[in-house]
Amino acid sequence: MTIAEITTEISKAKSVLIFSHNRPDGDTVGSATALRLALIKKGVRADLACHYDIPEKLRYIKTASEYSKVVDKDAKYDAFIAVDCANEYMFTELYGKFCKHKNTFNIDHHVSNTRYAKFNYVEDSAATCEIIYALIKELGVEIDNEIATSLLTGIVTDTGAFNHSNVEDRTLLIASELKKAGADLHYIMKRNFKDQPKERAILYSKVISKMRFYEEDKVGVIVISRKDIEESGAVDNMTEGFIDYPMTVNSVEVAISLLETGKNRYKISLRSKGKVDVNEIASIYGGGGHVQASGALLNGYLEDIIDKLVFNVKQRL
Ligand SMILES: [Mn+2]
Repeated sequence: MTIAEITTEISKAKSVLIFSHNRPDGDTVGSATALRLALIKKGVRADLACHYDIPEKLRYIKTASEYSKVVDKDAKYDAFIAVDCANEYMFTELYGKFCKHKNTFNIDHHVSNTRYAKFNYVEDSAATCEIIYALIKELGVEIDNEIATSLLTGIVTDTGAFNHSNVEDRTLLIASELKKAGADLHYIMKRNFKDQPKERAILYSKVISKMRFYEEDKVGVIVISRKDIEESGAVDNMTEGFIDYPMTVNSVEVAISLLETGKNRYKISLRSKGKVDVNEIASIYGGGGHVQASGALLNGYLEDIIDKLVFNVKQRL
């Protein structure tokens, strides 16, 4: 399916509900809000749904506070659109309702995408916001500064401020267009990378001080325990970006972060410098993502999980 074809299909809807994934990040919120603002300009009724709270630091995005946590059963929509959601587990709580609709869309950039919708547009790009940019152009809607701010937020956050290997010529060209359209790049960078609450800083220092290494220092592991989160007064969504630190260690090929979400329950994040396909490892446990950045949910004892994951990495080093 081409971007023109998916845009034509979406254009048939007079009302849509746009879904963002759990633990929402800049890309899913940027994609959803930009698409919403563009469709509203076309006279479409467009609403937003996400089971989780939108992080405080993303609230500068226009309409980011207008998400509904549930799918209103009385509101009828012509289409349901999921953005930046690779699989059902990325929006578990709303997926059941999503699937019941006959006219569903899946717009995403994860290589592991399971094509769960009626219409699927999956393209390997730095951010889903790049795809939404192309889609909005195709719709013929002018990109104003609010849409530009949404889209540039997704590009900036999913590329780690243009630091990751996923940055292509096209990424920078789109970013340039968005800045020209009025997005404040400096402000977006500051909000996403240079502002943190004291609680996050305290948690970060606790977690990093206990960083461990395996396999001749080729695997760096950090554990974010409930105890450390509580003692710091932090909350789970403040841990985004922690995994970047072990990745800065020269010898590290793969970094693993384990966020304790409950008793013997962990949210795993994996990062690779390129040698190891971490999407493959995440897939073993029902997760997925990208070759160099993936995640999964695992149950079990902490040390057993670490052993398993380090073993999976070792086999691929
Ligand atoms: Mn994304």
